[in-house]
Amino acid sequence: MSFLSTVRRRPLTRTALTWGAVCALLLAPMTQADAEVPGQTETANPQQGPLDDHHGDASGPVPEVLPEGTPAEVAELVEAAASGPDAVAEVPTRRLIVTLDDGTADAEIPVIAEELGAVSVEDLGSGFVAVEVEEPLSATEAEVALDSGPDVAADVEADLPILPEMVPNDPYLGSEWGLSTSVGISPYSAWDLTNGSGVVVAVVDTGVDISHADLNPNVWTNTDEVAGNGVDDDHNGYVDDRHGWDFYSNDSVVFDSASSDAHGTHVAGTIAAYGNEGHGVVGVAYRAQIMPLKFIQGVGYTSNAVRAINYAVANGAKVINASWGGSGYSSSLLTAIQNAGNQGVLFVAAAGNNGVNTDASPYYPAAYPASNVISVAAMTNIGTRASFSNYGASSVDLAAPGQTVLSTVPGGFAYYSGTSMAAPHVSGVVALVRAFRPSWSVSQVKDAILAGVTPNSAFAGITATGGMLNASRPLRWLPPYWSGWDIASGISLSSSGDGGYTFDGYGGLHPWHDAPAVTSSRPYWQGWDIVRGGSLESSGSGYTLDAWGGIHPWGGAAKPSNVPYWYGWDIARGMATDPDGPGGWTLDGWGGIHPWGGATKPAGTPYWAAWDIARGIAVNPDGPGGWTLDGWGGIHPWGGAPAPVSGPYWRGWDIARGLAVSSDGRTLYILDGFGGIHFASVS
Ligand SMILES: [Ca+2]
Ligand SMILES: [Ca+2]
Ligand SMILES: [Ca+2]
Ligand SMILES: [Ca+2]
Repeated sequence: MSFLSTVRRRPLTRTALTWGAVCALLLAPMTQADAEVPGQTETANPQQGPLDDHHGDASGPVPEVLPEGTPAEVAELVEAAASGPDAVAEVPTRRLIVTLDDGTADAEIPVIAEELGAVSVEDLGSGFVAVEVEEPLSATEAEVALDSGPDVAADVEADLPILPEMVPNDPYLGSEWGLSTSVGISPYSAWDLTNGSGVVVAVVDTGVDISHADLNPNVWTNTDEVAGNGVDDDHNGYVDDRHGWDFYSNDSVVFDSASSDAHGTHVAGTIAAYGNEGHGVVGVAYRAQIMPLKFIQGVGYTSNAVRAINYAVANGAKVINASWGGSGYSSSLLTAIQNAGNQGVLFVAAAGNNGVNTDASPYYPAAYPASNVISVAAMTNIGTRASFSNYGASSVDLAAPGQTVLSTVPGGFAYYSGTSMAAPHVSGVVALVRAFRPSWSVSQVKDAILAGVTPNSAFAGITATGGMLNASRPLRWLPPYWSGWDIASGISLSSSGDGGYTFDGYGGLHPWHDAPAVTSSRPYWQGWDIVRGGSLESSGSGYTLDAWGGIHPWGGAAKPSNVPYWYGWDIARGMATDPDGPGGWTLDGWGGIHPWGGATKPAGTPYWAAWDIARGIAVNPDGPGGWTLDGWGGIHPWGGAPAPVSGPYWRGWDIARGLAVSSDGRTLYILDGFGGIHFASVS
């Protein structure tokens, strides 16, 4: 394997080594672009201030400053505030401020509490009252509720959270272009919500200088292990592994020398250099913990990489950063990575520095087909692919900053380049997501990262996502389903377990409690115009919904990927035109879609030909029999027709109770009449 980075002014000579025997770090060779950046040497002051690592010590952890209310509530209100008061007025919140009517007396204030179902009311004086309600309520909804009773209130506004401007004060932040909003990963709104606290990231690499002032406070500590007593106190198989382990030398000293352990020190700083303490640099997840797992000293062996990965999983890491690789396939390494995934651990790997397409020439571990691997290409500070970076439409997931990246090295700071430097940006964002969404699965975290990329044409077609890492959007991503539907109240709980949504019957979803705002991975409408039946997308373009589940983009809005889609819908004639080819479809109002004029059979949607609308039945276009539709989305096969595989299917439909049992008899479904399907196991 080779390390995936370049040391400025000290090009790493890659020794020819055989895979299976050795690993190499992914430090890219020095490039022309590097040389043009002034004032940067491996240990030189990048911009300002002395580089003495023991100067300007950490001042201790800075408490997270967040107002009351859940992080997601706060996030949503802050986001809405950017769009103006009208948007804020629509956000459900548990904290409201009521402006009293001029004539309202103090004695009448309890009326407000009663009308809003408030759990607390506090007089702010000057005619204002702060109200806390149990069930989130938008200011608009609260006004409606108050209008129905005695005239005591004049106005209601959300109790807007005020956030500290969460820009860490580390003096070299201005030199960390990868963290900028203009060309970098834009972590600032993520930092309003979390800093990665509580998440452990394993740096499987060279050693790490754990005494570096900008890393030391964030170095993982095995609290069950007593250092230096020669005893394996926690019985995990490693003696005195208080701060990780050196699998290369089989000892507990994870930092052996500045020359051998610079790479891992740099990688660690990008992930989690201690931030907002007025010193040095800031890491992406600047309160996450670094677990140093050394297995490379010049070279590294695959067997030791496997042991390090196993250690990371067994000792609580939630993310593993792998800024190394090679072209040799190892089933033992792949198995270790897959096992990590099964234990809930993401594996972030550098795509490699050979400048080749790794779909054709695989580079491992980045190209391993394990579902927990995120493979990372390197991007320059002008948004292009770094010339050394590998790429691949299927083997590389996304790009991240990987050229002239400023981070920690033994004794100071330095600019390095390489996919080695890109991967830790992703590991840092994984740590932020893990901290903010602790209940998410590996695949949800990965989906959130990949769905949240910033599109970048330089990576279109040469990476799976065609985009670059964004640190903030993944935190607001929403897993694509809901459970726990309460049919009486018209609400549903989010699958992540925090909060839920109210459906408006037109496909609009309105989050409340801790449920995240619906963004990139689900259809999302803002400013729904219930009269015109249209809605604006957050980008300004929009969609018309047709009450049959069809979504019709206009104004340049993108074709939704996860929902049935029709274009050119003629609502009067009940027809739609195929956007990608000839013909179109007629919708029958029961979920049936009937192609005409050469349009293809819709994939992933219920489909019937020869629909007999009067009799409520459909004939199977591909074989015997047909189906009866019950008008609630239930499909009942007859005459040998198969159970529909791609559409919703229920057996034993109880039309009166609105319940259905799945075709395998194991799941109970409740349909809410708004397109929501809510399931529970049948024992
Ligand atoms: Ca131990
Ligand atoms: Ca011990
Ligand atoms: Ca050692
Ligand atoms: Ca710092």
